[in-house]
Amino acid sequence: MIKTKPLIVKLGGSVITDKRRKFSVRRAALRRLAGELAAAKEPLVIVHGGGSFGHPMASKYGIAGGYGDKRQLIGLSLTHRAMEKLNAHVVEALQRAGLPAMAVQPSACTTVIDGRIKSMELTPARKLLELGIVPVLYGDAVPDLSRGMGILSGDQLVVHLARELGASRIIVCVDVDGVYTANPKVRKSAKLIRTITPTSWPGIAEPISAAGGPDVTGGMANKVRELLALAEHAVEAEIINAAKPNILRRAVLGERGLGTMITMG
Ligand code: IP8
Repeated sequence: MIKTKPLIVKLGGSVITDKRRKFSVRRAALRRLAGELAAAKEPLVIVHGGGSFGHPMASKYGIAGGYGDKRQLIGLSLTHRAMEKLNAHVVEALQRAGLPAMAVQPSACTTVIDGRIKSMELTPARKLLELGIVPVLYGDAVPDLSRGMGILSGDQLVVHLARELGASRIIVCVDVDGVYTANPKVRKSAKLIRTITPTSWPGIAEPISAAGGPDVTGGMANKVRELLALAEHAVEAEIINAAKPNILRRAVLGERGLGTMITMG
């Protein structure tokens, strides 16, 4: 049994990579974020997104749409490898900050059906967590039982892990201050939404989007959708701007209201 409930932190691809340039890690940001995470007093589970590693590759080979022709096999393999490379950067940064981080490969323990998790063997991750290890998972190219292959987003993973591991809370790191009424990088008039609940969501779902570059798993709207499902199980989440120094540190130390809270209301 895990004695203290873990805190699950998603490092968005836009924070740890430069989405405009393929395979480019934001090294300084990653180093800083690892240091901020090291301030946590609770057990941590880290999940990271694909950014400029997984998304361009997945999109080039049409992985999210499922198996259509043989050329996608090398695409599946390359997408996974791209994610492994990014994961190695993340794990190394966490280790340098003093965290005992270990990669847990989602495609080796997860099956999905039509892109949704069907099964996930979490015994090893749970045991590592109990031991004091920080498991590090990531959005991945996975076997899909109906389509042959697919993409499992880090956002879906975070919600599944929160349920299965009994998380205390979820913190999702992006490169804007939270969820806006429109894309704040494009529209100056975009307003930050402080709280989203299952009741308020239908009115704001349509216009929101904060992603730049190819994102095969749906960007900000998808994040909120996934997190709302969890709010219904009484696990609160917050989407914060981790591109700004010390916001993540304050969030892992328990501060609320730094970005957009996703709650039951
Ligand atoms: O960036 C997608 O994960 P996300 C991972 O969390 C791949 O949506 C392989 C594109």
